Amino acid sequence: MTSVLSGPSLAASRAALSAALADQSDAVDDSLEPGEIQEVDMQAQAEGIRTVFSDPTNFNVKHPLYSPWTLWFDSPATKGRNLPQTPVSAFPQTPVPQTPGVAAAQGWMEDIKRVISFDSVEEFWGLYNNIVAPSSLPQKANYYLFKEGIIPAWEDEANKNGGKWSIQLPRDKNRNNVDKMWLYTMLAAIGETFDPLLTEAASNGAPPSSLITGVIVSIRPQFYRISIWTRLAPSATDEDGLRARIEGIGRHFKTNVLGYPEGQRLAGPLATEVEFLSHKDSEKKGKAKKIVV
Ligand code: MGP
Repeated sequence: MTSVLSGPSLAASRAALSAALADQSDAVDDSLEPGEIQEVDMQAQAEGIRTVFSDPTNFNVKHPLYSPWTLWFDSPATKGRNLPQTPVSAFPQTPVPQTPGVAAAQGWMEDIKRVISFDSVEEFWGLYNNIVAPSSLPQKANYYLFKEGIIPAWEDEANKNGGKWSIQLPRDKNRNNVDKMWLYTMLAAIGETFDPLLTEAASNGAPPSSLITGVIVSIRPQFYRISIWTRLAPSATDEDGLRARIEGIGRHFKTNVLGYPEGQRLAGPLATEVEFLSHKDSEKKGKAKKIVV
C-alpha cells in the first residue's frame, strides 16, 4: 500500500525525514576505517538530540495541520466512567462545544469520552504511538477522530445534513490489516486528501471547506467497520451536483487508502462494499438506497 500523505502532512514528513538524515550524516566520524564501529556516547547523545519533545513548552519542530482534531473513544470498559486526563500536558485541550446539536445528542454521547485534541503532525504521532491499536481493543469499542468543535453524533450541526462512507470487514480475516487501514484513514483525514477541493480552494484564496467531519473505527464481535463522515449528502435528484464529489471521496477511500482495485467487489459474509448512506437514512433504519463505489 502506498502512503496517502499529502499537502502539509507530506511536507512535514519530508522535512522531518531530511532533518533526521542530516543529523545522522553530521554524526558520522570520517576517521573510522571501513567496518570499524563508532563508539557512541549515549549521555552526550541524549543531551544533544533535538526532538519535538525536547522542550515541552516550546516545541522546536512543529508542522501544523489544516485544522485541529479531537480523538474520542468508547468501549464497554468506559461506559459510565470518566477517563483520566491524559498525562501529555503539552497537547492543547479545548472545551466541548455547547450547541443545540450537542444537547440533542446527550444520551448518545454519554459514554463517548473525549481523549485529546491536537493540531500538528508531531502531536498526532505522539498520540498515535501511545494509544492501543484497533486490533487490540475490546469488542464494541470505537475510536472517533473528528475535527475539533464537531462531536461524533448525527445531531451536531456539521453532521446533521451529512452521511457516511463505510466498509465492514470480517474480523477474523482482517486482524492483521485493520490497524494499517485505520492509520491510513486517519492520515488521509488529517492530511485532507479525501476532499482535495479544500486545498484547491485555499490556494485560490477562497475560504477552505472540506466535506469531511470525522472518521470512525468500530470493533464488533464479528467485524470491523471504518467510516468517513461527511457534512453533506447528495439528494436523489442531485440538483447541486454533490454526488460526484461524494463519490470521489468514496473512491479515494477504497483505492488509495484501503488499497482495493477500483472494480473489485468486496461484499460477502460479514463484509460490505464501500458504501454511502445519509445519516437521515441511518436514523430511519429502513431499507435505504446506498451509493456503492
Ligand atoms: P452504531 O454503533 O453506529 O451501529 O449505532 P452498530 O455498530 O451497527 O450497532 P451496535 O449496536 O453494535 O453499536 C448503533 C445505534 O446507536 C444506532 O442504531 C442508534 O440507535 C445509535 N446511534 C448511532 N449513532 C452514530 C448515533 C448518533 O450519532 N446519535 C444518536 N442519537 N444515536 C446514535
